[in-house]
Amino acid sequence: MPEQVEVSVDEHGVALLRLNRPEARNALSPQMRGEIVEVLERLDADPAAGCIVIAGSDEFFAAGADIRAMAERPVDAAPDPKGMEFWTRLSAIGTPTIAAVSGYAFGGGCELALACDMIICDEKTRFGQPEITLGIIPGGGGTQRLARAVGKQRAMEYVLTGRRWDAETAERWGLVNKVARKGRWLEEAIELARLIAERPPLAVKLAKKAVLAAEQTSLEEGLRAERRLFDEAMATEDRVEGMSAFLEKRQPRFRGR
Ligand code: CO8
Repeated sequence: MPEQVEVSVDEHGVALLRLNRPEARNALSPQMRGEIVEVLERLDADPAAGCIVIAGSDEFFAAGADIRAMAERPVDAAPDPKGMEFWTRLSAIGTPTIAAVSGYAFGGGCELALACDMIICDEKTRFGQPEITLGIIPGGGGTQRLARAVGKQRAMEYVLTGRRWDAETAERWGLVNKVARKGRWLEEAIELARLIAERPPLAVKLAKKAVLAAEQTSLEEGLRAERRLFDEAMATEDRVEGMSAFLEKRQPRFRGR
């Protein structure tokens, strides 16, 4: 049983993974990182989970990697061969993920949000990559995903200064899908997740893969990947059902086949 995260799946197919280590502001300890990916992989294999929301609490999403654990490492220690494992396993999750962020998301916490497919935050959210103030640099994709999401100049400024940016700035940059009003950050993330969970699950996973290809490939390669994934979607029973339902003017009943 996980100790530092909580998980539930509702009747609409929305899985909610809550980071729960308030005494350390949800700092991503090795144990917590292990629990997060184990739970995500379990949900990814669960047909009852159509979309996953990763959330912290009202006051904080996550304060970053666990500084206490990192501080123990001697300067002459060999690089941790498992350092990338969490992020690689996270990237391999095929079910869409939404980060529901309220309060702060710093360092590894910001990187965790950036690694999700979508981000819903609230007005009091603050993002930041403060690693530079500790004498390190982001190590969970913060330089790469941030630069791709908001542009090199902005990423450079915030990674080099460690300054924080607010929800309004994140929205203006296109870094978040929505800034929820009046404390509705989790509800809005769940509403979005429900809409996705209603869609045919195979097509959803193929669509996620196709959109991610846009970040990782040239346009030409991406278009080829999209075509391959489109053909896969055309070969599903859900496609037959979706099109028949449209023509017969009724609601589709998708089976994930
Ligand atoms: N790691 C370990 N413990 C933490 C962390 C953290 N990142 N953040 C807070 N805590 C602990 C504090 O030590 C404190 O513990 P204690 O009560 O035992 O003294 C407790 O949480 C409460 O913290 P504060 O008293 O500081 O709480 P505040 O509400 O006043 O402030 C802040 C909250 C603003 C979040 C503040 O705690 C802070 O600035 N934290 C550090 C933020 C930071 O620098 N994050 C970057 C960490 S480095 C990183 O993420 C590198 C990523 C590399 C790869 C990713 C791997 C996952």
